[in-house]
Amino acid sequence: MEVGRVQSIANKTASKDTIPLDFIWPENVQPAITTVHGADIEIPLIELDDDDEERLIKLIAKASSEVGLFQIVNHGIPSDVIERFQKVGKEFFELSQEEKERYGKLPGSVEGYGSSLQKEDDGKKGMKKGWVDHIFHRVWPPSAINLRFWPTILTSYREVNEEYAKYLRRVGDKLFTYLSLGLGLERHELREGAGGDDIEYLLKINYYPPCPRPDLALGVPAHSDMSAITLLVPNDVPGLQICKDDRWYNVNYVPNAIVIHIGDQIEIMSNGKYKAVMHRTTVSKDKTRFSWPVFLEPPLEQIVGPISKLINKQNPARFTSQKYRDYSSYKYNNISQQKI
Ligand SMILES: O=C(O)CCC(=O)C(=O)O
Repeated sequence: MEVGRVQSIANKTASKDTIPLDFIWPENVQPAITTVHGADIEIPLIELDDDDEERLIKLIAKASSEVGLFQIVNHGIPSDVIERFQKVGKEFFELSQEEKERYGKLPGSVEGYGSSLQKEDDGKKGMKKGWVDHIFHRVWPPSAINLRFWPTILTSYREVNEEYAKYLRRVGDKLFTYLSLGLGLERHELREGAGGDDIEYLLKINYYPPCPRPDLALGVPAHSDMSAITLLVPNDVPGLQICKDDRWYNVNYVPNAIVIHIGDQIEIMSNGKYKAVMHRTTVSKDKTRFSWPVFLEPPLEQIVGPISKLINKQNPARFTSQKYRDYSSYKYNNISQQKI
């Protein structure tokens, strides 16, 4: 079983209350030291089916400018669709290691199964590791899908993921629309700026098993998403944190909510009016956390920059316009070269 497997890594060290050095983050990052307790941050909770469109636009624009993260309910995705989607995702991590490796990443590809917990050395010497395993694969559009990375050994995996992606696209389109209107743009402008019908929906499933030292470890280290928008469903184990004024706050779990992260491409297109949220995850001593973010990303050749209508003498462009390919490779290399 997975937990036993993780314990076997921990057992290689002095006691069951320690973890390998690779997973111990410096004190200025450790969750026990850097998390704000007793003063929760207010994460906006927004009903996406609000009949008052004006109000909805204002709420989304405010949340995106001030926090960069909000949760939506009444989003139109039936809870049984989400439950099935979560179930097949969890089942992937119950497969044998050998089976999971069949979906392993190929050199240079973001898609596939990746593990910090299983591999002693994943080629990133000197870097601290997250207490997490994951799998990535695109779920939309059909031309971007590579089924080689879908664990179709699980019988209903494909059907369930396709169904979830169908519903999620409706939510994604609504968010682009409201975010555009919130900037005084036409309904379609941010979606077009991010690639229109070619926007790619990249699913990641994060598996965070129990960790003997959650005070010292992190799940996913601090970052903002390079996507335009990220739509995430978690299980009921808290762990997501956001950074505000250099302090880390827990994001509360809300049943049936989808957590919306404003990503770098929306920050860029809005010329900084909307803020990409800096976030990270913590892990639990005795519970397994899962999360299912879907990153809405421009296609690689899409040139993304501040929307021209938002720029004038008083508000000059704060970001360069560049191909998403160049942005993402710069960001990826920058992050993976950050040594501690
Ligand atoms: O697990 C979460 O809540 C966030 C995951 C995340 O930030 C990521 O996978 O990039």
